[in-house]
Amino acid sequence: MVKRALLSVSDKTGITEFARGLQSLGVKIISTGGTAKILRDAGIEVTDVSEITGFPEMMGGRVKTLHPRIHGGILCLRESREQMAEAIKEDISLIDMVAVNLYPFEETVSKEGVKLEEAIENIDIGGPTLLRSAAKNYRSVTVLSDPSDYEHVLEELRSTGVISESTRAALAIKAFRHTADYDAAIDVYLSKTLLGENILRLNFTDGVKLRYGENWHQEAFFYKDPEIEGPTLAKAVQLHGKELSYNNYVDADNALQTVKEIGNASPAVAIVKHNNPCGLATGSTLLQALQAAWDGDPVSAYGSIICTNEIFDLEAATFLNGKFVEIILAPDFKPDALEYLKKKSENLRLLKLPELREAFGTDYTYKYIIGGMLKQSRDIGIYEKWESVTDIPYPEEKRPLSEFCLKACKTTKSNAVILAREYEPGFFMVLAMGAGQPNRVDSIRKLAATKAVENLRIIYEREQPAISFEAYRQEIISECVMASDAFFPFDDSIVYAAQNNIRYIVSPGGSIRDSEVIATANRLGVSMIFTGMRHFLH
Ligand code: 93A
Repeated sequence: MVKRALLSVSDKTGITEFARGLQSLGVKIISTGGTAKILRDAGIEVTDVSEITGFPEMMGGRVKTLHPRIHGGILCLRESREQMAEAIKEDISLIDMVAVNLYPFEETVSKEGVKLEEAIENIDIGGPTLLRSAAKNYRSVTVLSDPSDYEHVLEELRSTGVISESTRAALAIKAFRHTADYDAAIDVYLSKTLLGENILRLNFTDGVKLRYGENWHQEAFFYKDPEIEGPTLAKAVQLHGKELSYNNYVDADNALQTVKEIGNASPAVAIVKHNNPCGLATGSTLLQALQAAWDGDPVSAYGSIICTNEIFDLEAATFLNGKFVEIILAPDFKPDALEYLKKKSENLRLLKLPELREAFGTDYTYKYIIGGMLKQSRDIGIYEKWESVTDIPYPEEKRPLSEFCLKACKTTKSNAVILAREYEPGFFMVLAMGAGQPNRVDSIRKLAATKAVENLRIIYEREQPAISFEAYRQEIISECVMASDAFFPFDDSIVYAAQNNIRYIVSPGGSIRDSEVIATANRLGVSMIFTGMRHFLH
């Protein structure tokens, strides 16, 4: 039974409706100054905390609820005869519900030029104490620390007349987490302001145990960051298939980041293996983008993770017939496609992420190293300048393809070299890529250039154009763009590129041998852009 509730809130959202709801259920309301005034103005009957404590709110509001008549009423163990007798002896009435939200400390300190005094005044002491008292005694007391819980609690009271133990427990944990976060924010601010120390506190919740880690003998967990807005894997709804593995999370995140890089202007598909997009394309339809992405590396696409910005349709689903993929991540699935894919394999994980087309809600990335955490701002943007540095000016009409190529570089492990093609006017595909090599030349010579020929051979055989393969290869590669995630330390990369018929190159520039690199490009008839922006990904 809820007989008496204490309401004391800084954020007054929904409080009058909540109080009115409680009143209509016969609950007596106790409240602090500002909250009491709002409730009274709305015609709700309220007892002031000061009437109960026998003390006025004092010290400029620093001491309002910090009193045994309040905390005794909350903390008293109902099943203890002694404590109940003490309550009666000291004229303490029981409080069964507490709804509190705290002084807005984080909002205050995030304001430009905030003074220490203002920050300190916004450290709530009585509020967290109320929350913690009520949460500690959750077996008898309901604690609300978030206005979004008001409605649910009222509903439960209306329908059952009580608040269930499981609701009380969940709300208590929420309250403890809230006060922990609140204290963490104070720690971060004061450490910085008073001691000049930078503290990193991350808040990950809902940890789930995964079957294993990167390898079978490793233990693994997945924790969610509840603060992040926009698309995240943590928000994806699994519609089908077995649970995601550790490697699935890593690869699906790369696929998501890659598709987000391309944007929403047209259907885009990323195909990821081992944390690299081995296929990436845009198309006039999802099917076309999927086919073109697949053509970027049809061998590696086996067992891959696919992400798209389009609602997955039956055409695309049918394309995957006879092809083994681990995950499809999409904003949604058409019902017939879903049905088809479910039948295709028991294990295929289908992940629906309605927020997929929204912007990412974080500006930072983190990487754990033994004994420390690296934090950096996300790699946002593709170039700082667009400077044609060669005798043959870089053609402006190659810019959209070059931008696509640079975007592909960004989510490919360094040293990354991408060869991309405009396979249809306005639609692009990665023809081949070289990733993760400790030297850039190998990414071009041994990987991108070689694989481009292999991939083209497959396309050639499927399309059967009326020219020789050699002519076909030359024609296509001579129109491709090659992007490099970092500068060329020597001119050898340019030599290999030119030997393979590549005529358009984008790179950040900035090497001490830039002039040598440019001279070689000029000598070999290559045109080149310097972007001024490196995109290492380790
Ligand atoms: O200054 S406090 O730390 N001292 C208290 O005793 C106290 N009791 C409740 N702040 C206190 N509160 C906070 O007052 C609550 O957490 C809430 O944020 C706020 C509500 O005040 P009012 O009802 O006057 O607007």
